[in-house]
Amino acid sequence: MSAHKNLSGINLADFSYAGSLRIGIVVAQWNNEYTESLYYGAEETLLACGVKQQNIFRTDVPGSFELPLGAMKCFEQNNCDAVICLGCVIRGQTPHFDYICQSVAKGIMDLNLKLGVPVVFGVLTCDTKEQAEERCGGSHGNKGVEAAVTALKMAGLNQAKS
Ligand code: DLZ
Repeated sequence: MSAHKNLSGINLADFSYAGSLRIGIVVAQWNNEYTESLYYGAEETLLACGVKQQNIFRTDVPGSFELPLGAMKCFEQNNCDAVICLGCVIRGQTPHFDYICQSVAKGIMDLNLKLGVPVVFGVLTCDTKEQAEERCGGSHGNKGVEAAVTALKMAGLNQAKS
């Protein structure tokens, strides 16, 4: 699946500082048929906006629940300016959905404030696989693209003004 459809609305000139940024991407392997699409959408967007390939740092974690710790490790090990968390939680027949969604959302928000760098919530929370497909390059775009743009915009807040 491609990110191009989403990239057409992005003004690349807005990210003139992107060439110096170091961006982490943490990818949950649960539902990886969707999270890989999110990853490629995010990576393609960062590269198109000027982030250097060698400054994109990928960390894989088993599931979305592990995203906050994975993001903290990725930040510490790579001195990142922003970290993007990508996951896909699909509602099942157990209460797992609510526990995981609430935990990961709170964990990521806490990490933003603790680290003082943007940690982006790129986690799909879907009732069905069809909803996930629609958001991984389907009719609702690729949410990995949006997560990457958010990371770049928020990282810009930490750039020194000239
Ligand atoms: C256990 C579990 C379940 C039921 N569903 C999902 C899911 O839809 N998406 C996801 O990313 N992870 C899921 N997991 C795994 C948890 O996130 C976590 O990896 C395990 O509970 C181990 O801590």
